[in-house]
Order: sequence, then structure tokens, then C-alpha cells
Amino acid sequence: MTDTAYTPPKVWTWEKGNGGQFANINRPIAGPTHEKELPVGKHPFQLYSLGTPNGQKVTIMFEELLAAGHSGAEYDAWLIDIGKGEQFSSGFVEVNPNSKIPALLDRSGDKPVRVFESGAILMYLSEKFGGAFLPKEQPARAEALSWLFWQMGSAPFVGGGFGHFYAYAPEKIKYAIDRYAMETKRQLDVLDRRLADNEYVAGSEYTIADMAIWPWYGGMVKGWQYDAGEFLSVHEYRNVLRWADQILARPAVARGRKVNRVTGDPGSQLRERHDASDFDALEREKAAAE
Ligand SMILES: N[C@@H](CCC(=O)N[C@@H](CS)C(=O)NCC(=O)O)C(=O)O
Repeated sequence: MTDTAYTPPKVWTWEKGNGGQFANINRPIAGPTHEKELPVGKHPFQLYSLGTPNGQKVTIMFEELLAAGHSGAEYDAWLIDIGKGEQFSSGFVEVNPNSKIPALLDRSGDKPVRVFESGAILMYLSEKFGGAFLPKEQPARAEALSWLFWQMGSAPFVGGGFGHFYAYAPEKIKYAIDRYAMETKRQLDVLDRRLADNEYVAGSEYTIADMAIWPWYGGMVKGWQYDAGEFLSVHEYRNVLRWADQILARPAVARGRKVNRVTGDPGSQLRERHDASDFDALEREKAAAE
């Protein structure tokens, strides 16, 4: 027995305003809703994003590249407010026809190159900078790519499944919450077992797979996602917790997490990033406010 009584009609129709948190931005059609160009800054890379877990993957990668001495990885990070539908502007849709952050424009060559999908962006940036954070030798390379794609395929069950029904849906549906809590815990266990014998997800090296997985599953075990730490008994995943803290201690990760962030402690929100010194300015503002 389910706890909702709904018989689907023969043909589904779009009911606007269904009470869900994202009803104002969800649509069954693609394409732009309005004409608007994207801003362009001074750096080779133009990132259009928001500090969600998918957005953080890319800002962490940029900060890691810069920390590793790749000065060509300088970037402007522009804020895209998805709650206001800015992902549906004509300019954004040109960079990502799927209307989701993050989207990247590489203007370092003769012609701009667009890249969308966070996993593709991580691979693109790695290739651009000599294979940074992606091992060249097997089996480490295969492991890194397998775990990167594992993240891309798995996290939608956490975000669009568990997070949606546990935190955002207008009614709590036991069936849906049970189904996705089970899957989320299964995924956390997959990762926990992997990290029991490996320092990082691909083995002994820190890679783009860690950068992709950490904002989602690291955030989950730290209790930052959907206020669901206790509900999912995240303390059980001790290896994931060990790894999450180890990654969090990296200065580039601490910086990357702040970029395009619009929630939480105001001192951790660098809404846009156009220069490395923006982080210092944020620190100064924070100190002045205390
Ligand atoms: N598979 C995509 C997922 C991106 C995604 O879901 N982005 C969300 C924010 S985390 C978004 O832009 N949502 C806006 C919308 O769905 O309209 C990726 O990894 O880049």
C-alpha cells in the first residue's frame, strides 16, 4: 500500500505551481526563456556557476590547478542564480543547452570552446593542463575515470531522489524516501569500503575523482546535505569521514568551496571570483564584521 492516492491520467500535462520548492524553475521543455548575454571577464576561463556540490567540483579544480602552479588556469566565476531562472538566458543556453550549472567557456584559444557537465569540465581542464590530477598509468587512470563516472551516474539518486523527497517535496512520501535513503546509504557504503584500503578514491593519488565525489558524499557525511546526517546515520561511514576531513584540509578545497556560494556563513561566501586576491578581501570583511 502506498500513502498517496493518485491514478495517472492517460496523457501527462504540465501543472504549473505544484507546490514543490523548484516548481517556478522546472519546465518540461528546453531552450531559452529570455534574451540575455553572459558577462565576460579578463581571464582565459569564464565559469558560469553556483556553489552547489556540482559547482564546487569545478572551482575546487581551478583552485587546485592554480595552487599547483598552472597560472594559465586563472578564471572568472560568475554567479548564476538558478532560483531566478538565470540558467535559461539565451547566453547561458549557448554555453550549456541543458540549462544547468556549471558551464565553462574557454577563451584561451582562437575560438572559444564551451564545456558543460561537471565531469566533462574536470576532464577538459585536466587535459588542458598536461593531465593534471589524472594519473597517466594504469590501473590508476582507469580507477580514477571509473570513480569519476560512478559519481556522475550515482549522485542524481542522492540529489534528485533522496534530497528531493526528504527535504524539498511538498509532502513526505514514505515510499520515495525509503527507496532513495536505501540507495544513498548503499552508495555511501560502496565508497566506505573503497576508502578502507585506499587513501583516495583512485588509490594513492588525489585525482579529479576525489574532486567530483567530495562535494556530494563528503558533504553528506559531514552532515551538510539536506540536514540528513542523523537520519542517514552518517557516523557509520568512518572511512568516508576520514577521507572527507583529509580533503577539506586542502587549502585549494577550502577556497574552491567558497566560490559562488550563496548560503551558510556570510564569511564563507565569495559570490563571484575574479581575482585570487578576492579571497583575502573576503577574509578582511569577515574580520571587520567580528
Ligand atoms: N550532470 C550535471 C548536473 C548539473 C545540475 O544538476 N545542476 C543544477 C544545480 S546543482 C542546476 O543547474 N539546476 C538548475 C535546473 O535544473 O534548472 C553536472 O554534473 O554538471
